Amino acid sequence: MSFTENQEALVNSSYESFKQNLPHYSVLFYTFILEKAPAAKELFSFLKDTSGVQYSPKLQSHAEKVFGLVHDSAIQLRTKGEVALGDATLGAIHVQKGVVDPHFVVVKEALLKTIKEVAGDKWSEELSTAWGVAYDGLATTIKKAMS
Ligand code: HEM
Ligand code: ISQ
Repeated sequence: MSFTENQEALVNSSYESFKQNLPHYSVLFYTFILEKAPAAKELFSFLKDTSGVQYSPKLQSHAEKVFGLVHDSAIQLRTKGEVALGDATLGAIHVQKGVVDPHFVVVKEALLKTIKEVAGDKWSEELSTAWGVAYDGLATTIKKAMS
């Protein structure tokens, strides 16, 4: 199934809402990740030495990049039907940090839960699927670059 214009529009509008409260949503995103995979805390240089998830500009900018790349993946899927990595170093970074396949599932679930909070009463199964498909396309490309 190809990525539709409507799916792209769903991702676009919730991405705009996400950016409107980055400090809050980035903390929420990490919190969802650490709930599922507490040990992942040690992987992130800016979380290692803090207790719990505390807001910091670094934490925000990393979360912003992830959501930005998934948003960009949605656009690529709609226009080209595939996802190319803009940053060729992404594979190597994740290998070097010790990221493994199951982590990608954890991050996906955390992303979808965050989007649920972002969308509020505008949330729908369709919206969630659109983000999920865009994430999977990007994750597949990153995992290829890791191997
Ligand atoms: C680093 C994106 C999946 C853990 C990075 C960076 C980007 C990125 C752009 C470069 C550093 C930055 O500027 O933020 C993504 C995307 C993913 C993904 C788009 C999925 C589609 C994962 C997963 C994990 C992970 C599954 C494991 C929990 C890390 C860590 C770093 C990193 C530990 C280094 C952060 C640091 O500097 O301490 N990622 N990532 N990433 N990523 Fe990911
Ligand atoms: C994965 N890679 C880079 C940054 C991230 C921030 C939050 C959650 C997952 C991430």
